[in-house]
Amino acid sequence: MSTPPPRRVQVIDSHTGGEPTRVVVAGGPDLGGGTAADQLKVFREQHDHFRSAVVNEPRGSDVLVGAMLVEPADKSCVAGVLFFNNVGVLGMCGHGTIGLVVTLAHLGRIGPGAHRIETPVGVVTATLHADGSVSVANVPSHRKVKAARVQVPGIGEVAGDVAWAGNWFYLVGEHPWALDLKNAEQLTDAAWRIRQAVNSQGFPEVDHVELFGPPQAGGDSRNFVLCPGKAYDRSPCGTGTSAKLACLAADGKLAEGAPWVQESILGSRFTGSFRWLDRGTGAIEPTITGTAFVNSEATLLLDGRDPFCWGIR
Ligand code: PYC
Repeated sequence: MSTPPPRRVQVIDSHTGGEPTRVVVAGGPDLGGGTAADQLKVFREQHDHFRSAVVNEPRGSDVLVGAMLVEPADKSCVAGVLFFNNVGVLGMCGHGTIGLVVTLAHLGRIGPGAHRIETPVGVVTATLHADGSVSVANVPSHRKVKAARVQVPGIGEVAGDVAWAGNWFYLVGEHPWALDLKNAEQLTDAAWRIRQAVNSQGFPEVDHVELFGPPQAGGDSRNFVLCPGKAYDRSPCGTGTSAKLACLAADGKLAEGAPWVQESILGSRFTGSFRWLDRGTGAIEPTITGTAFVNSEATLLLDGRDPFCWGIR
């Protein structure tokens, strides 16, 4: 009896400010068409094993974000994309969109200029600049609650803003921790406890926790962003920076069009700015600019005989 050949999945890896993105360019499941939101539903409900095979160990790691290219329903878009991580799917991903654009350029599918990309939470416009940097005009973003207070076991009372920017964030400015890479374990533990308290005390939708501190690399602020699968973002987090812009706009602390340089825990930087969509509701369109580098082209082999074919989860 002959052994069936392994399934082949073509991927291109990149990193954006240190945060990796693995774009699935061929060999993904048939999701039946429709909008990116329709396709995300099928992906989540029927192909979770594929998600895990692409990003989890032994082929990936907890920090890897996957981006599956899909056919967009909106034909004005150059591509549709579904983002996912070690535990599930994401609505949007800023660093991942920058990685995707650099990957599409690497493949020769796009050149410099503005490109619309369909995500499950709306269309974003990504501009590839002549110097290789990428700006992403994100989905409409807003602050939902200012200074929501929660009791965090082992920490005490914490106050943070709840904001939407393609993912849900709890943004904490006042805390006792130094945002240094050497403290990553302590920061992860604190942010995870905060997330659990936030989820159980009125905001079940929050999936990312963002801590802020003074800049150390010439920016306006440094952050530490804990993602839903307990990995921290090595980049300043595109949606997290967008959420910060929504809070700054709501507080009148940043003028429309003015730059905000957000540093990550590594010191990598995104430059953000916003334009008002609706001052009454606090809705803004955030734009973040960063750079990404392609660092691998590979074919994943999914061999049904491998006990860890679908990833360790
Ligand atoms: O850049 O938006 C982002 C992001 C979300 C999760 C990891 N990175």
